[in-house]
Amino acid sequence: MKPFKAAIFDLDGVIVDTAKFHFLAWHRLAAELGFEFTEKDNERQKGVSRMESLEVLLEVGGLLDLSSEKKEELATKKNEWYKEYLYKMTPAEILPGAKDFLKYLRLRGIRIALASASKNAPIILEKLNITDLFDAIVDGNSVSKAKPNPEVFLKAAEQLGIAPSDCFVFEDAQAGVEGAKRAGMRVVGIGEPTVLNQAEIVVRGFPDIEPVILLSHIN
Ligand code: B16
Ligand code: MG
Repeated sequence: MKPFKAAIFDLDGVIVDTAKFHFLAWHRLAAELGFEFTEKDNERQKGVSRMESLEVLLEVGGLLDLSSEKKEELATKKNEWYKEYLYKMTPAEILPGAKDFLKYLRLRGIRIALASASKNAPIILEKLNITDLFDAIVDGNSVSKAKPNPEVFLKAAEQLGIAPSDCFVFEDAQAGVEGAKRAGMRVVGIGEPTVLNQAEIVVRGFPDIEPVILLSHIN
């Protein structure tokens, strides 16, 4: 396989498990609206934007004809609850092996970017104390088209000044893997091989990434 020059990381589910906080906040919103929202329903929210996540929730609750003002109000309310969890986060919540792997790549001259759908990405990186490990940050504040659209990955590569074909993406969501492939990048899937079957390599987490395998893809 061709060597790579840049590594582009998703945030939620790859560097930190914020999905559990998203779920708690969405679950609370559903309860307030009078219906049950399960972890299975929550799977469909992973990797997609806040407003698309709200659409998933409203579909489950059969509430499809709300005004856009009401939808904004509900998404904002959920986000306020979600941020209460984020403010309590500490660097201990970085997923096992993620920080060491970022440092490992940096030491070898690999450029590093974040490509996340989250508008809260800057707060999360700050709470984890890892902002400085990224050469570029592209998040929900700077893209208009959500994954599986390739926009977030292409912007990340552009900001790094590296061609898409020289990038490796680390993703946990099917929509993210699809977006990265559409961007012309190679993908390491983090999670279930059956779900992430479009990825070149799938591992359970960073401790399972054999540096030698990846190193053979680096210049
Ligand atoms: P926010 P990622 C995504 O993060 C989450 O996986 C997804 O569940 C969430 O709806 C989205 O961020 C937007 O998050 O409400 O904070 O803007 O996986 O792309 O890092
Ligand atoms: Mg993710």
